[in-house]
Amino acid sequence: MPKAEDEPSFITLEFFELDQDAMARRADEFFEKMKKRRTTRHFSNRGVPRKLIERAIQTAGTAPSGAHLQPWTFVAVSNPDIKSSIREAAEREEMRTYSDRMPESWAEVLRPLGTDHVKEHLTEAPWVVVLFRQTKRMRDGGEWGPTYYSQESCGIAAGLFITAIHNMGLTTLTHTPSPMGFLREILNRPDHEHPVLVMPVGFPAEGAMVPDISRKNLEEISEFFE
Ligand code: IYR
Repeated sequence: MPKAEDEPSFITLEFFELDQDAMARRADEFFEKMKKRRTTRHFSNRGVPRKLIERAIQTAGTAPSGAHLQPWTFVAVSNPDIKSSIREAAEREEMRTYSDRMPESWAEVLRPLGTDHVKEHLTEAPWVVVLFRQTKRMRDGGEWGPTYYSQESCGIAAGLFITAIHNMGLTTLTHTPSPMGFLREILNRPDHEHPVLVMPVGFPAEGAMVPDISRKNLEEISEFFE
């Protein structure tokens, strides 16, 4: 009898066990690599091949997602006119945010990071990747259905994207203009897709700077029950 479309179908997991030493070595090496990831706002305008952006998006697309609905769309922009439109709209919103929408409690924690409404990276970086979260999905039959845990799913996918970009020797920045509805209009996305993050991608500018800040240590971010 042919199998119904929605019946579970399983295949054997591909899993290669490593010896203990290799596990420890890989864990250390990957941590050392990720420790070097920093968020800089200073991008070079040097070009980056589209293939690398495609690989980072494919890597992000390996993220687990609610009911495996993969509720994300990555829109990659290298077109200078579109990047300029994004920058103009983002700076318009950010100008209002920094001058009158931001409470002091927020401004206080941003000050050490040196951010302001000027978003040069949106036109300097060769690519600007915008992550959209899909709040609905189209069923095979043509009607709409909900997605599940789309915020968590997109957060995980963004983490993998950032990791992939760092691993390939490029840099990215997680920018969240607020409100960010203008992205849906400029990039012509449907109403059920909500912008989550704007990520310029490229090489750091010569002499790029980063804030002199440190990360919390293991004891501060974890608790173990054994
Ligand atoms: N969206 C603004 C403000 C901003 C907010 C947070 I939270 C940051 O970590 C950094 C910036 C901006 O992008 O400048």
